[in-house]
Amino acid sequence: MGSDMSTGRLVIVSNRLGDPRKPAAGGLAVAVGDALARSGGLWFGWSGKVVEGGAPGEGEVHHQRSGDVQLVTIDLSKADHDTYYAGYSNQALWPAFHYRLDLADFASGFFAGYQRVNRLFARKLAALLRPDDVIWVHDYHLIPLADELRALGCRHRIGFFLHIPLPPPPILAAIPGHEWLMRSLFAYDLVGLQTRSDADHFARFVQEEAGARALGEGGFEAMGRRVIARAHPIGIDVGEFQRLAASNESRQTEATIKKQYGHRRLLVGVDRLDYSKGLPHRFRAFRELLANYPENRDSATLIQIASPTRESVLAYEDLRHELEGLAGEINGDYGELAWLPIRYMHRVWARRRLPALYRCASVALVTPLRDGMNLVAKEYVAMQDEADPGVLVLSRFAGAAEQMREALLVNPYDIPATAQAIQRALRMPLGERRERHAALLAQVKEHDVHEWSRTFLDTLSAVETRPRDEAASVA
Ligand code: ADQ
Repeated sequence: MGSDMSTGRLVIVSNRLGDPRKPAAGGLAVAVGDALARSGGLWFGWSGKVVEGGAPGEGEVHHQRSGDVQLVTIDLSKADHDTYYAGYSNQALWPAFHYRLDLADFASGFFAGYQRVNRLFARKLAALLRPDDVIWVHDYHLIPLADELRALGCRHRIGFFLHIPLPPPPILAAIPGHEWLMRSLFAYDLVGLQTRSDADHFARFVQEEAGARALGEGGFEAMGRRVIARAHPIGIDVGEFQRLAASNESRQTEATIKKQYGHRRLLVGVDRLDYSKGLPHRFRAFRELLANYPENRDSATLIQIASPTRESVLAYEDLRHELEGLAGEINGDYGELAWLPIRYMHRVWARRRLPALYRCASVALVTPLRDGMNLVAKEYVAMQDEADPGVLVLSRFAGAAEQMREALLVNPYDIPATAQAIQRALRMPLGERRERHAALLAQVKEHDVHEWSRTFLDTLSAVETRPRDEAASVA
């Protein structure tokens, strides 16, 4: 069935907003901006402003326009920011959903703040809704939002997309409040997950823990509610990257990098500085490469860009120090006057300069310990010269590995094997590189971000909704 989007305004809700008309810094902002730029609509979320001494559960609302898109943002009190955002979202759900229960902090105040802010978002958003709006909620910060909206009488179609992995039932069951979280997913009409394996975890969990009945084709029924949960893998905007690559600035950056490193073999890593991205393991695998395959010394150079993120959280501070230490050690042990093995930059790399970096690198190291999808893997493939492409070394634990089978798949915990795969990538004959790249590129182009948002919204529009019983709310 086709989309009936022409009849309904699109309302996007996410923790942070981007400007749909400007090139954005990353994943969600690009993906969501694209859907909104096509249809117009409303984008709702946190303003990014924290009000010292503000009342918890309250916040000033701001209205702006960007072309056809209405941007509505709300400030958060310090208490709400610390419990909802820094707390439950980023110190409980983020680590637990990335299989890192060892790093999770389940302080009780976090959970209350998370509920309070979701209720606040629901209240402010409900006042802006029109009857035929279609609502699309994004990510782990806002899992209970639909349930809060339903409690206010909202009968709209509401979809949810989880950008991060959904772990298997035994890990989910370790999260205090997991029953409530999973039950609140039943307030959505459609739940999109990155991979089939995430969708499988959802299916097992709701059947084992919530007694849900499987209805086929991703449909489940529990507590008198129905939800469809399916894999909807996210993609990139290939055209956007091609345009960036064609710009003068990009060509100049490419020429500068080639001039400086022309006689070396470049490897590239581009990540947020997050423990899920496996950066220390990657550095150790690179050290192993230099140790075990000495022909790479005075040649192989790893450029690692790691943008600062969530710096108020201790685990991120520890990671930063660990990486600085490792980079220093490796450069100290192997560096020469004219060659530094690792160029480690702790900053954001301007998006418009990313294509140049990708194009100069013979190998991309995308080796997260766990990742919902990982768009860098797709961006690297899209930016290669088809006649002489580089090689993608990809963690089997990135969601992208489910689609990108022609990459060199590695287990990032196995450092010697990862070093061996990097060596293989550096030595791969042109014929094999072209064959693997052609298959990967076809995948990346076919399943791009436009297809992702279109298929999600088409499915959401086609879901059979049943009359809603407000009393069935689990809020
Ligand atoms: P992220 O964890 O942020 O996103 P990822 O998909 O790798 O991870 O990156 C998102 C974007 O940020 C990419 O476009 C990338 O180019 C850009 N980026 C990353 N580091 C950068 C840097 N240092 N400088 C400049 N740009 C940088 C979450 C999930 C992922 C999922 C996305 C989208 O964690 O698994 O793929 O959402 O759903």
